[in-house]
Amino acid sequence: MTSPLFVAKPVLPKLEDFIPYLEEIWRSEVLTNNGPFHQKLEQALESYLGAPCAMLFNNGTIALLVALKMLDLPPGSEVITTPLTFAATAHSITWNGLKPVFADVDPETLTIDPKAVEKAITAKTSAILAVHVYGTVCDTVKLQDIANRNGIRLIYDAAHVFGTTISGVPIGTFGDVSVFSFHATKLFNTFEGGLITTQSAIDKDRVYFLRNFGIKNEEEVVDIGINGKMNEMQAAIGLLNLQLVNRERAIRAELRRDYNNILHNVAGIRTPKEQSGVSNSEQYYHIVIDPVVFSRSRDDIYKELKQAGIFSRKYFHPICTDFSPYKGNVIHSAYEEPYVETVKTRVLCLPFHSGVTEDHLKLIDQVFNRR
Ligand code: T4K
Repeated sequence: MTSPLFVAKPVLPKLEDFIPYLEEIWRSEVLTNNGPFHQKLEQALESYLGAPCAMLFNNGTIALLVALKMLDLPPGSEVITTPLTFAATAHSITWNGLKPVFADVDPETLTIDPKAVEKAITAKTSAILAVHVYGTVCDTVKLQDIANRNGIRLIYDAAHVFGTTISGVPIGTFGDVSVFSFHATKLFNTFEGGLITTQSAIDKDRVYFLRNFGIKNEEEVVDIGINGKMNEMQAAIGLLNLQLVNRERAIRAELRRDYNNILHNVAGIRTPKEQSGVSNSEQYYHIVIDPVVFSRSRDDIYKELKQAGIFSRKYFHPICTDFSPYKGNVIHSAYEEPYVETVKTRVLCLPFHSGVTEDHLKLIDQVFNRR
């Protein structure tokens, strides 16, 4: 019996490497409020992610709240989003006094379907909040075209695509604004953390004020800001973890190949498709299980893996429209039945990190191939 294997495992620096950073924080007594570690990490991320504006946050959800706030969308207006995402995506719309409107996913990519977005647009639509889900990038060309034609804003929830590029263009520079999560379960983590990126350094001031109560100086508060600041311990961990990201990503790329080898000949299992010109973030490895062809369901596999000590996750089932605050909301779709209602019962994320061993892979192989 191998040790339990979870869907995610945080990347952590060596504890002894963190101690000098802690000593520095204790010496300076600067714990938060745009301190030296925070500034260093922000600069490092600006350059790593190739975004002219990269602003740190204490978590991805607060960063999403601020990303919507900075666009000054009309109160009560509609923001089109996907139901196949973490609850934070839809909640950030509602917390801003806006109305989430749900659009179906594309059956191939599972990202928001531009055809469904077109169907969801009304005179009240002010923005699209699209999600690069599992690390698969959205159809950025079609979504930008829809946004331009309708005079609406385009925001990307980029929680799953740290370091991704499309034809060499950094993912954080698409649309009006992108938001990353640096939660413990993400490829790059700061324990908790988040980031807003945009394609223009001009946005920095606005984001800065919104992140820090709107405070300009001791006597002026110029915006309705929040406390979105990352503290120095988080930033110090970030500086160390940034050195580990490329290695972890390479290990996961190898693991992706291992999973593909195990699963690509299994009838009824769909493995993630490579997207041409896209450098994969290696955040999640999701599969889609057709219960008829495979003759076992996603839930059967989830249970069988669990019995073997392997804790996969049914991200993102239940979908947002199954949650009580959004229950009964229509899912606009290009199809008679929204595809997301089918795929939500079929999608499964397998453990995807450097803690997955040969023994784990053998067990997973046995479960899928019933050897
Ligand atoms: N948008 C999207 C598309 C997102 O996926 C997320 C977050 C957000 C926005 C919001 O960003 P943040 O505000 O969170 O920065 C987890 C994460 O808590 C959440 O950040 C993430 N998405 C979501 C997809 O996954 P849970 O409820 O699945 O977490 P939990 O605690 O069950 O963790 C999963 C597994 O990871 C555990 O079984 C063991 C392992 N783990 C977890 C933690 C917290 C560790 O080994 N160490 C840890 O410290 O939500």
